[in-house]
Amino acid sequence: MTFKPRLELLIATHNAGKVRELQQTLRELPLTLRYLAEFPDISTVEETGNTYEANAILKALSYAEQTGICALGDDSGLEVDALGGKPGVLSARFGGENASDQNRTEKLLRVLLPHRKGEITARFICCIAFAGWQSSSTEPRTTKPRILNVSTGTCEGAIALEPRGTKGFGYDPIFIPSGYNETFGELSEDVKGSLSHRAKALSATRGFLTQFLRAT
Ligand code: ITT
Repeated sequence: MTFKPRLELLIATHNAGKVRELQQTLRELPLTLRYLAEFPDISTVEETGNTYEANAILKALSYAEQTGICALGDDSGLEVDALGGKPGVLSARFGGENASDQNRTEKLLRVLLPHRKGEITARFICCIAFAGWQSSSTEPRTTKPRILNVSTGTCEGAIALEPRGTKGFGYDPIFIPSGYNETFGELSEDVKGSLSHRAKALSATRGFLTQFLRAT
């Protein structure tokens, strides 16, 4: 009987909140998950793209190439209608390079002060790209990785007037998904994991990975 090694898959993000959500969804697949923290000398990818897809692809390709491991890159952001879709692809840099999640949400609420009369509609977007090789994980990586799948998910909602709840990460304490009164900071991981932008992108990614694992 031939032994088929488990595919190694790099969770190519430095964001601990994303790591948790990706881990949670992928845990039932026969994969060996690897993390950027295992590669302290790895170069951080510059997000020079103008779209979530371009940046997810940049991250997946660069981290797969640097490590020789198939990689999932995630680029995501929050689009507020009253701000013409900002902060959008610049969501991580909103408030400056060294801003914390709390600094970013506080800045967003400050910028939104003149718009507090009606509902402040918004959406989270998440794009996940898979970069890899069409062969078993044990073969030497002599060629450059290629993008084999890209999946996008959207979650509509509105911005809360003040942060509520301590669950999740990033902008979660000020985002109320459509159909709920609570923020993602208050809702359980299971609820966020069933309807979020990342849950939708991951559901498609899981489908792709299931096929990929069968074929390789
Ligand atoms: P990596 O590039 O290493 O993946 P990052 O945090 O820089 O990590 P992005 O460039 O995709 O990731 O920036 C996304 C921003 O949007 C960042 O500030 C996140 O905290 C925020 N964000 C993304 N998904 C979110 C979610 O599900 N809930 C709350 N905030 C989220």
